[in-house]
This record gives sequence, structure tokens and C-alpha cells, in this order.
Amino acid sequence: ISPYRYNIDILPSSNVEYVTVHSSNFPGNYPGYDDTWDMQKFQKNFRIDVVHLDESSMEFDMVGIDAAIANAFRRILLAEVPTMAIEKVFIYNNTSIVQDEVLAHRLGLVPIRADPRLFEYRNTVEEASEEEGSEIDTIQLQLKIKCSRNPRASKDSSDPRELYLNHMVYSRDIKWVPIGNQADVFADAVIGPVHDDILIAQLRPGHELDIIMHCVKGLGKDHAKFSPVATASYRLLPEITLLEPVEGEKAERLKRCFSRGVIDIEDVNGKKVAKVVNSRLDTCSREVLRHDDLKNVVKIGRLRDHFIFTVESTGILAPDVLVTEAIKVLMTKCQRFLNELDSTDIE
Ligand SMILES: *[C@@H]1O[C@H](CO)[C@@H](O)[C@H](O)[C@H]1NC(C)=O
Ligand SMILES: CC(=O)N[C@H]1CO[C@H](CO)[C@@H](O)[C@@H]1O
Repeated sequence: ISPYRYNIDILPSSNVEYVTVHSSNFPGNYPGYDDTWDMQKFQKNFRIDVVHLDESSMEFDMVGIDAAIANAFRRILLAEVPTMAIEKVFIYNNTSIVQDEVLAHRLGLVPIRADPRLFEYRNTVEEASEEEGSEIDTIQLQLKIKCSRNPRASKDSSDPRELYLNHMVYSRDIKWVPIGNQADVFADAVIGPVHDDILIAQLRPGHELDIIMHCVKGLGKDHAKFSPVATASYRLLPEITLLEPVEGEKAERLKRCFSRGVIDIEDVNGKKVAKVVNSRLDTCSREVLRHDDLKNVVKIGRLRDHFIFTVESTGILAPDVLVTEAIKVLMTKCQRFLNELDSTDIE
């Protein structure tokens, strides 16, 4: 029998952009803006500090760079660092209540653990692409599961967990089917869904799923399922300055206007005095502006070239690897642009 086949291209990329920065699209659009691109000066000012790093998320500060470049990194992370995702779904049988196309779409969004750097893009231009993929550009997965009654369930039970077997289909039920030499090449790698507890469908006795999936390499700008990050965003470092001493009840009130940990109360000669201890923690709520007696004693701003990046990976690649890959993508783009300029004949 020939399977029903779905190409998953129903939903466009749906990553929301959170832009919080005045951009400098126009050189010199704020006082003191330096567009000389003096490399020595840039190297002296530029730095990256990793604040937090674990296997799924990362926070780092990128200091001394223009908003346009910081934003380029953010957008490349969202849309131009490749991953492997399910692209073709061959449904041989589906007697569940989930319609084929909905099922295919759900499967497409499951993050697949496989190093995209070890695969090629699948050629979508030639006729051949309609046929089977090959070991260098395709990962084949299978989901074959059938729900039945549990013979050992007690008679008066009404709990589906006891009554049925395989009534919840999870991502862990998706199995990798190596093609060609993949079993040897990826002997050490665990290819399959990143998370094993994503609910895909619910079945009842007699329902059956028999599905083959092909994962290909792709980019988030083509479809959000290829995006390697759950979020990649940045904010500017808040800067809070007290313009005059704030004491007593006013100090307490000032402290409550900001996020916890931003302002501390110090005891100076028996008086309570407010002090800014960590403006980084502030969410910039501007609550202080609602207090007439406080709004003029504090200056709230942000450092224009200090970006606090947060990168949350979907788990396919570690967040620090993603940032490195994003930098490589931008370098490749720059190189291509320079090559184009060099090869242009100026008459
Ligand atoms: C599809 O699944 C149903 C229910 O298990 C089964 O009766 C039917 O024979 C299957 N069809 C094919 C083509 O495998
Ligand atoms: C390929 C296939 O068998 N698809 C079926 C999946 O299940 C729905 C609902 O039971 C059917 O309408 C499809 O024909």
C-alpha cells in the first residue's frame, strides 16, 4: 500500500521578536555614536562575560557592540542555525482520533536529538528529492504502536492507565531506524526525540498508528520547528542612579518601587539610607515614576551597548555551541559579501 504523505509546511515560522533597543540604523542617530569602526578601540572595549551556563540555557553579557550586530546574533540564533526536524511523514495506518495532518504537524514540532553539523542539506530541487533520502541527509524514524485492553486489569476499574496498554503515545515511542551506514557512524550517538515525555496522541483499544518519518536539515526561517532555541533574547543593562540621599520612610518606599535586590537600606548613623546595590536585577517597571516625591530623585536609564543575552536551547545542541554556530553564520555572511565586492568589476 502506498502511504498518505504530508509535507509539513502548514504553519509559517512563529517566533515572536522581542526588540527592546533603540537601533542605530542611521549612523550618528544619537550623540556620541561612534561609527569609525576603529578596530583597536573596539577590541579594547568589547567583551563577553558568561554569567550562567547549563545544558539547556545560558546568560551572557556582550559589551561594547552596536545594537544592529547584537540583534543580528539574536536573529541568526532564532532562524539561521540549522537543526534536524521531521519533514516528511508517511502514514501507513492511523485509526486514532487524531487526523493525519494534525498528527503530522505535531510530530514535526518534536525536537530531534541529532547533530546537524554531521548532515548535509537535502537537495530539494532535483526530482530525486521526492524519493528516499540518503544516509548523509536523512534520519528515518518509526512510530508503530497499537492500543489494547490490559488482560490483568481488575474488573471494576475505571482508570485508563490500568484498563489499557499503550493508550498514551509519547515521543519515547518514536524509534530510530538507521539507513545505510548510519548505525556504525552514529554508534555512540542517541538519535531520537530530545524529550521522551511529549504526548503525541491518546489511543483506545483497537486504535493503531503506523508511521515512518524522515528528518532533514533545515533553518528556522523556513519553519519554526527547525529553530534551535526556545528563546533567544536580550535586554540592555539597567542603570539606576540616586541623585540625592533618600532617607527614612522614603527610602523604604523607594526600595519597594524596584525589583527585589536592586536597592538596599543601609544604616548610617542611625538613619535608614537607600543605596543602589544591583541595578542589573531591575525589570524597568518605572513604578517609581508614580511617586511624586521620588520621581525626581532617581535617574533610570540603560547602558546602550551592554546587552544581556539569554539563550534557551530546545536541547538539540548546547546553548554555548549554538552561540558559536551563530557567530560562524555571521562570519560566513560577511565573507560572502566581501567576496561579492571583490568580484564586482567597477567600470
Ligand atoms: C490499520 O489498523 C487497524 C486497527 O488496528 C487494522 O484493523 C487494519 O488492518 C490496519 N490496516 C493496515 C493496512 O495495516
Ligand atoms: C493513512 C490512514 O490510515 N489514515 C487514517 C487515520 O485515521 C483517520 C481517522 O480514523 C482516518 O480518517 C484516516 O484515513
